[in-house]
Amino acid sequence: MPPTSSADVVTRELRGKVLLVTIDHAPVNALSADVRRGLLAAIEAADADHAAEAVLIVGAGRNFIAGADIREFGKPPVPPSLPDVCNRIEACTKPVIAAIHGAALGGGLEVALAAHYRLAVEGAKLGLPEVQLGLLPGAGGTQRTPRLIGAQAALDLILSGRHIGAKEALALGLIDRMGESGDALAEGLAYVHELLAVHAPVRRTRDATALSDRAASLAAAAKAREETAKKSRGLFSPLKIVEAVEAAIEQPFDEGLKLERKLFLQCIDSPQRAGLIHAFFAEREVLKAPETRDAKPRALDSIGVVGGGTMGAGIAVAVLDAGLPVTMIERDDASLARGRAHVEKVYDGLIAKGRLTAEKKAAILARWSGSTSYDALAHADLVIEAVFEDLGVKKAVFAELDRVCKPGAVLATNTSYLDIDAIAASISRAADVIGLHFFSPANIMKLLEVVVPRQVSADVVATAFELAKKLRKTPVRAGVCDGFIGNRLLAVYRAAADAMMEDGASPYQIDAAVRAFGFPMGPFRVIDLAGGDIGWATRKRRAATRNPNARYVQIADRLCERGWFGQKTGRGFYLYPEGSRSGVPDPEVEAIIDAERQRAGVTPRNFTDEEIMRRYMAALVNEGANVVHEGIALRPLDVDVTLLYGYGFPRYRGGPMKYADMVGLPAILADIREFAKEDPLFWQASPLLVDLVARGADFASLNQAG
Ligand code: 3H9
Repeated sequence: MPPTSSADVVTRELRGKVLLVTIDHAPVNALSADVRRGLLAAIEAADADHAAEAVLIVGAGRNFIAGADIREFGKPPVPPSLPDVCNRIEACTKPVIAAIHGAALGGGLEVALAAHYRLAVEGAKLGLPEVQLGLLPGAGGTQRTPRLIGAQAALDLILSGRHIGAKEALALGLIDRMGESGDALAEGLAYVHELLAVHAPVRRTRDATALSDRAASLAAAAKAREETAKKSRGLFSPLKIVEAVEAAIEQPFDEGLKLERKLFLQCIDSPQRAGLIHAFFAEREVLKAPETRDAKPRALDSIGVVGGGTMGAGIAVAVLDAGLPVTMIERDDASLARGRAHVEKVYDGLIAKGRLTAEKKAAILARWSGSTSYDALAHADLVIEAVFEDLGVKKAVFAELDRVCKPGAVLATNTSYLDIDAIAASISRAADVIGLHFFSPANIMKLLEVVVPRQVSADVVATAFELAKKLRKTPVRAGVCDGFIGNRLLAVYRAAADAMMEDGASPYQIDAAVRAFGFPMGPFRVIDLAGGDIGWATRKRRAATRNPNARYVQIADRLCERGWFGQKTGRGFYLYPEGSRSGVPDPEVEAIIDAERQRAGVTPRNFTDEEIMRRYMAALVNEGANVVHEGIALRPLDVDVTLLYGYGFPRYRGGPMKYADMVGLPAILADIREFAKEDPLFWQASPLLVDLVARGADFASLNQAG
């Protein structure tokens, strides 16, 4: 990137009586040091220039200002600070007007709030999303917003981090006017001239009075405090936000600003900020797979889905929701009717919740068609197969697709572990075959593993990424291996959990420790939810090929033999009295575990929660290092995004590889070597981890490599 200066990124031009200040700092006009300097200089210039009677701030390109420059966080601060810039804007002796189009987020909205008047055009996105980065608005946002729109609305905006449109912003009083056209510059200039014509005064948000009903404001803050304590489990910044808004209610503006600054710096220093900002950049980096740089996606106007079971139907719903037509193939009329019913059930659920009308449902389903003949897929641009997990069955489906699909159609399998190279090699057009591994429920879960077999052509990979974009999924590129990225890691950390269970930790303690770490659920509760029979079937299928020397914990098999498959059968690792969804510990399960310990000759010992997590995370990180080492994942960040989007890894920890970097790789390696004393076969340190530690490097150093 060529060096910039403040004069390049913030230009000013006198247009009659108006000093037009334009922020032009691609890609999103983030408030880098140069932009801050440029803004400050512009306001100084306006105050000094007799010819300028007002200032209009606009953004060049697609946005007003996306916020502070996130890449600067964690580095030494460069003056002027954004709070100082905002205060200087507010102190300007001439009216300052912000004309907003596109994003005015975080610090971007704070700049607008420091201006004296605000206008936004259609398509504008306003918000204070700092909470999603582990922060709070740190340039006056927690003090000016409640003064302008009241405590309750401000708390809602800042705690949710949601983006709002111009209409809602106007209704809330966050802006003064909505521009008729989409042209922020023209609308802004017209507005400034109107204000000048009526000699509109400088009007500072710090003096706004929406907090004048002190009792109501305090009540809103108390309610937000209570709800936040319950909802924002484990998160650092939300309660700091409430504290800052309480200061806005109770203290003079300048005192409130001081507290906001103090709390903001605490958030900046927190590991959660580092984790969340890593997640922010990682989820953008995963979109840049090598093939997406060089190849153009193929057409994606009609999609076929083979199989109408839970997965096929979920995929069909995801495709329908993206506005695309779907052709579903099933083997007979009854199965097709069931597939259609699965699809309808999703929309009926939305209708029952009042989130969809019957007319909308009908309009969506008009894009669905079904057939029992593969010939109906003759014109499909992309077909996703979601049939039974069996190589023979899948190959038979692909033989049919090979026969009927038009040349250039992309042929995708939703397998979660089968050898896609073998599927591709079984037909005449291997270059068109790719893996699209959806996660259940496929219409909801955000992760899409794009599994890239050896012979696939680059434009097919690019097409898969394009599909992910249309479906609003987060794609991660993965190589072919048993389990790809996500399920391969899952198998290993589950094995670590099983071993701890047999060695003395109860499944309830393990689940509680994993939940306290920040996962929504522990591994045993997840098994109960998904159905224990699924893993059991896989274990039986793999029994013959399992390494006879590897430790095999049989506890889950004992439960399955009793028909205890989890929630759906009323008991699994937990008991679910009368269909209850939140299970309770089951003493009979504990007795079975005891018996298994005896059978295996294990003397149970105690684990602390910390020990449990050290083992769980060491297993996860080590296998993550293996998939990077083997090229299954492009970079450590691809592992992070997989776990964040498909496996409930707490976002504020950034993903397992980021977590490992924060803990320090030598500590993780030392743990693995310690655990290896008990089970050297399971705890084999990944060559990549060993190498990084030897070089004093970390996973982050590999993230640029993709
Ligand atoms: C804050 O403001 C704190 C203050 O309260 C206090 C300070 C004292 N900085 O998303 P895209 C990059 S916290 C640096 O693909 P879109 C992004 O990485 C901030 N870089 O585009 C990507 O780079 P690359 C509060 C940023 O059109 C490129 O821009 N603000 C920033 O889909 C394009 O991004 C936010 O949290 C940034 N702030 O969406 C808003 N933002 O091309 C964060 C983006 O190298 N940003 N980049 O991969 C967004 O939500 C979206 O980017 C936005 C555009 C909606 C603006």
